[in-house]
Amino acid sequence: MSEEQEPPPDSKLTRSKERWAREGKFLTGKIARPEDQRLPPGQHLTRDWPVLDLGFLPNLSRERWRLDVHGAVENPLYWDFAQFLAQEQSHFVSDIHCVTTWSRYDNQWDGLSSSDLLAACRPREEARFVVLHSNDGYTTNLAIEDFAAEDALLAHSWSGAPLDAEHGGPVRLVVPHLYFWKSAKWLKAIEFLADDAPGYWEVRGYHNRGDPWTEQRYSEA
Ligand SMILES: Nc1nc2c(c(=O)[nH]1)N[C@H]1C(S)=C(S)[C@@H](COP(=O)(O)O)O[C@H]1N2
Ligand SMILES: [Mo]
Repeated sequence: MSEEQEPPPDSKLTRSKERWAREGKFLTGKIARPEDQRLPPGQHLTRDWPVLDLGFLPNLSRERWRLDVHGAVENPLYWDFAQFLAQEQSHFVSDIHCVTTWSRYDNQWDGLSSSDLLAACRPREEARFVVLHSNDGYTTNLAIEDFAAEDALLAHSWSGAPLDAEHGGPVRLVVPHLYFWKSAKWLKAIEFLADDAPGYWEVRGYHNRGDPWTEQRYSEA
């Protein structure tokens, strides 16, 4: 088990994002249909890749990185980077949709798919939720079905090169069908639970699920 870590003190951006949740900022009230459209409602396309986090960059090398998979699983895992890299590799291309309204198309990821991770740790019958724990003290929660999405993965590379530290390297989660705050950077532990446990943004006014197509930005607005 990894020890719990406090998130860093609120930055200006964190305080703004809490205010946006209270105000319902960026909500358009439109519901787009995925078949018709690639850009979800209220989003705009960006070519660069913004960096968004709590303002604390963990100092993590591939050598020091560990992944702890625990909780309601038959086979708890504790991998170093070499063990992680020795698992089945997947290459996925997906779009990013951040709740602060930027989207970025065609991101190329390499890593371990969530479904291969699930096959390795074998969640027990009662496991229905997943909490991701990160090395900056960040957490986020997912229903196990969302974590298991066919294009979700634990990514170590982007565009064929090791993921930059600022974007969550050595390893981050990528869950393309939900807003990007669900995609935990600097992944440290994956905890399987019978009961849901809302994470950092989910207790600060952000939606528990975060579907961009139905604008699940905030918990109430
Ligand atoms: N560990 C960690 N993961 C995180 C965050 C964070 O603060 N800490 N921020 C989330 C948010 S709000 C977004 S939009 C994306 C941003 O990822 P990027 O900086 O690679 O664009 O990371 C998500 N994952
Ligand atoms: Mo975000």
